[in-house]
This record gives sequence, structure tokens and C-alpha cells, in this order.
Amino acid sequence: MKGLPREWLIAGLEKSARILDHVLADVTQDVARTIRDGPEGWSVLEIICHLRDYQAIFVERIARILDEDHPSFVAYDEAARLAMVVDNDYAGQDLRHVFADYRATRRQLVDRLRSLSADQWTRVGSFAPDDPVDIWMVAAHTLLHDGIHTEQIARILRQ
Ligand code: NI
Repeated sequence: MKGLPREWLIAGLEKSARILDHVLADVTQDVARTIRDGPEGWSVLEIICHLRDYQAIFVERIARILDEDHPSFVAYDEAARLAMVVDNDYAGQDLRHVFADYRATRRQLVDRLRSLSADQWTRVGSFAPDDPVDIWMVAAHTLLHDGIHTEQIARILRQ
């Protein structure tokens, strides 16, 4: 995995946000609030809020890896994920505003990754002892997380 060029990972993060932009191009606020992944599932708006909030978590992990000596991370479980829906009032957000935030943060993430030295890429944090997490892994997690939810949005928009 790490034999892949870093630039591919970074370009993937850029493209992933653009794919989501294309998917959302014709989605109005009403549609974003109405279309859901099943009766109990999240709306498109809630999914975009989730992507924004989780990207912020990934970006913070990268910042801590760079700024601290071997930081420890907290894993966010299902309860924490669901609490954010209420605490951050996902249902009351504006789709375009939230997505603009997500894209701005993505641009900052991409710029920061492009600026890293070879030594910085080797820095690590961890969730548990003997389970190091480096910047590549956090960036790949961000990209994979985009993919999971972009598929979800594209699928429910076709229902
Ligand atoms: Ni998710």
C-alpha cells in the first residue's frame, strides 16, 4: 500500500471531493432533507454533515501527529457518531454551506499533505500501544470514508 506514490493518495482526495460535488450538483435543500437511506436512515443532508465532521476529526489527527510526540487518539463509536447528529443539528443545516465547509477543509488538507517532508510522513500516533497510525493511514481513511458515503448518496438519489 505504501509503495503507491503519495501524490496518488493526495490526488484521490481531491478527486473524491469533486465526485461528490458532481453527485450533489442538482440536489436542492429540500431533496437533501427528504431523501433518506431507508425509513430510519440518514438524509443526504445528514450524510454530508457527517462527512464534514469526520473529515475535521481526520484533519485534527494529522495535525496532532505533526505537532505532538506520538499522540493518542480516541476512536469515535456509534454513540459518538449519533450524538453529533443532534449536537450539531444536522437536520437544520444548509446543504450548500456544509458542503462548502467540507470542500474548504479538503483543500487545506490537500495543501498540507503536499507540503509535508519525507520525514513528516513517517510520524505516527496511535489508538492503542503497538498499533501505530501514520499520516498515510489517516489520509487513506479519509478517502475510504468519502467513498462509502458517496456511494450511499448516489444510490439513494436514484431511488
Ligand atoms: Ni461514516
